Amino acid sequence: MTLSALQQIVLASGNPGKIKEIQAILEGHPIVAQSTFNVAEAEETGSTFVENAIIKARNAALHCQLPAIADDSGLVVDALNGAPGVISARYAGIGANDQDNVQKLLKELEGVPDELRSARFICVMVFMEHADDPFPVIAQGVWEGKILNHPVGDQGFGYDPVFWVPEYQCASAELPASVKNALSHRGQALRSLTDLLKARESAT
Ligand code: ITT
Repeated sequence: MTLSALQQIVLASGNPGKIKEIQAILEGHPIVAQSTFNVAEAEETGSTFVENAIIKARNAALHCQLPAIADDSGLVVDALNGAPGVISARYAGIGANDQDNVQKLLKELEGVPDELRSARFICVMVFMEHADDPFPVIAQGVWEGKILNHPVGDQGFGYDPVFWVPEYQCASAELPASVKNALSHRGQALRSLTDLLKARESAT
């Protein structure tokens, strides 16, 4: 089943930053955000990105009776033993905004020298044809970088202002959207997802 062959696919996300990036990368595909259908957000009870992505895709597919794509993503910081990980969106507490989360991250990393500030963004992207789909299509992307000492830039969302991109020697929040999408964990995962869907179609 290719994405473009489907009438409509619901995007199981309430994060405007993600939605904008996913819609730009999947330009031309019939993607509609779950807010259009008033879908209540699912509780992310999993302890891995893949579990949470499946929970979100299943929730949206069930409520909309449509195929669904979900993105579960986050930042993994080596000096913090993998935190904030699956709780990246609520690192500074329930209801925390991007700035709160960034400030908490910088505080946790206070005094950690540059060479020990390695980190990566992870994205797991799941496609489910319907809520009972026993064989979801799962793709992932990883983007390696470092955590800066101060926020820089005003593009993107989340932790972009403190994520140093070695390839461009700047923060992710300083990159134009098209460059971020070409490099990012989310761009990689989405391109891999579309390839997997094409391969699945040609195998059946
Ligand atoms: P949905 O579940 O509704 O999609 P969410 O923001 O709650 O939205 P996640 O649970 O997947 O989504 O958390 C992802 C968090 O990880 C996100 O809120 C950011 O803090 C961070 N994050 C993920 N991708 C990012 C990116 O490209 N740039 C900056 N921060 C990112």
